[in-house]
Amino acid sequence: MHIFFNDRHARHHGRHEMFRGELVPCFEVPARADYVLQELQARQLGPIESAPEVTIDVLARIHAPRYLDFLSTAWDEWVALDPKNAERDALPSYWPIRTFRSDVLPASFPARMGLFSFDAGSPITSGTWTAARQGAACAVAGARHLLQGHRSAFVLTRPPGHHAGADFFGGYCFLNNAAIAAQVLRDGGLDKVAVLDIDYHHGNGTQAIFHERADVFFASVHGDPHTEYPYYLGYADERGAGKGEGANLNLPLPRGTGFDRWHEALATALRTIADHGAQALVVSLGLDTFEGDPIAGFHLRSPDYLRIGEDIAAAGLPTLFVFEGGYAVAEVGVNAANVLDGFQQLAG
Ligand code: SP5
Ligand code: ZN
Repeated sequence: MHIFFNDRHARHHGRHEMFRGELVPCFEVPARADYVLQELQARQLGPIESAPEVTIDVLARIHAPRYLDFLSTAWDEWVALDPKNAERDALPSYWPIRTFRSDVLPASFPARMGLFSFDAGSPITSGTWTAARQGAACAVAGARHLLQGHRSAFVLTRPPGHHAGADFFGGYCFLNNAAIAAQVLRDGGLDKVAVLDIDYHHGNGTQAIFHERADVFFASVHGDPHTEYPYYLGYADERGAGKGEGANLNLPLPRGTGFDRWHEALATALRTIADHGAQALVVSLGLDTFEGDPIAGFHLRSPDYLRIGEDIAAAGLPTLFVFEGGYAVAEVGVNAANVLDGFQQLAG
């Protein structure tokens, strides 16, 4: 399986995120991708490639131009506020929730930080834009690889993407790599594409991007948002709207769920994707379903990930895996590689 590796991922290097009134060390760290790369190399799971840079118009198929403008200049504007900010992560402090306006673009940079975000846990650093843009480039390259007729590819990148919406960041995500890849598959001539999101956290950004579209089916297995991040989306009654009615499937599971029950939900998601007639599959591959994950609550064990890879392969679709969450840093490499290994063993 070809691996498209974001060789600029470490330019994004958040120090702190806001958690219950305190700045705590970031869970989403560069070492995550390094552990995965190391394990893929050790197990010789496929050739590792970099991707050509991506142009803004490809990103703008998913993201709003004013959001891309904001992201591309955010770090410089942050430092312009105060030269000492060069030593600090940029985090938002104000948000335009209900009754505020979001059509006006404030001149104030802190005001725009809030306009384009939904949490205080996703720091922007000096190289966030560079890292995120190159990650999206890897997603584009992976999707084009499938369009050339290959069975599968893996996009190894961070920061992750599935919480990012058309015009907002959050949940450690800035550009929605899975959505960008799905759009490349559509623009490359496939009529129906599915996104399967198996990160612990609901992929609110991906769902929102495709909510009113019938051409991209979104299915997600995740922690019940009644108690789990991102809290405000991911409920079972969200089934798509307008033309997209019926093209969204949420399978929330309670904190504490183990592999047997999780695996039944995966089977349901895969069956629904097949019924929908998808011609290719993008998998938002979060490994934070692992029992040892420090910020999540399912109890999957490392061998379970081999089985997941096999089940996804059995769906028989051209498949692009996109790396998302997974914060048990020492184990994330083995768990990610197990999914790809299981897939390869069945897909050949
Ligand atoms: C891509 C992805 O997995 N994003 C997840 C973002 C979760 N952000 C909220 C994390 C809350 C941290 N909780 C710390 C608990 C420490 N015991
Ligand atoms: Zn997650």
